[in-house]
Amino acid sequence: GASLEREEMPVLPNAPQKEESKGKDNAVQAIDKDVPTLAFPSISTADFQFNLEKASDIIVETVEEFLPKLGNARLVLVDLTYESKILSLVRAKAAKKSIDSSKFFTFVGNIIELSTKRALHCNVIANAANWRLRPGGGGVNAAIFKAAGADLEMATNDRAKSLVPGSAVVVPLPSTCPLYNREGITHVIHVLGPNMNPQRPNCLNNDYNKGCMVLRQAYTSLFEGFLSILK
Ligand code: AR6
Repeated sequence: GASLEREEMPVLPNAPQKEESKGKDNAVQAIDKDVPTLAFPSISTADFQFNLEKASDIIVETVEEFLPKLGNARLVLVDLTYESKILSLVRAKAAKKSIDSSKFFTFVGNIIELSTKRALHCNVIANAANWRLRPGGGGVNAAIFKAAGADLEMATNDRAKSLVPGSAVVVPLPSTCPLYNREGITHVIHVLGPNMNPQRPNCLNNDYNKGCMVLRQAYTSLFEGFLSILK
């Protein structure tokens, strides 16, 4: 499907990387490996076809709500290319609200190799999952399950068999997991967002009253899951 094509496109090496936008996204880099950091993709805005304007409002609002609870920890919204519309929308809206850019920023890179390829150390990553918590299907879900191997499938199965839209599950990775020993990722948090794609289960048929509520719940569950790891 469309998401598979996206996975196969050599977006990173060939994308024109304008110096200005490059600076805006990746200016902040991890200096201190001890700063707890959650890297998360934009939930529901690709395969699940959720509206980008609405999603960007919800991301910025839930981030603003959680930042005071996070201590020295950071939240980082990640996408694959410098042309990412969701990253520029969120960056602009976060700046407008004067959100502390050392605590929350956008970043371009593949979420499974931020530490080794982009020098951004993240101990926790979020996954835009499907309700069965199954590997594959394209997008960030396919990438994370592929990189983490059977370890993630087993650890996920120990914690949950399925997710309802708006919920999240925290999965600790065993130290044998490649994402753990290569990237230093100790936990994956699976999140299920609202779906507006008629080809996927639980489609909300453009009901954005419900959709916005569910997306807000999804980010709230994600950030609460991250908080529970910090404690
Ligand atoms: N690193 C960083 N960001 C990524 C990566 C990556 N490797 N891959 C995709 N993104 P999507 P959804 C960005 O479609 O809309 C799956 O098939 C992408 O550009 O992964 O919630 C599941 O099994 C976009 O900004 O998630 C579900 O069935 C964001 O991640 C369904 O897709 C989310 O895109 C979930 O759809």
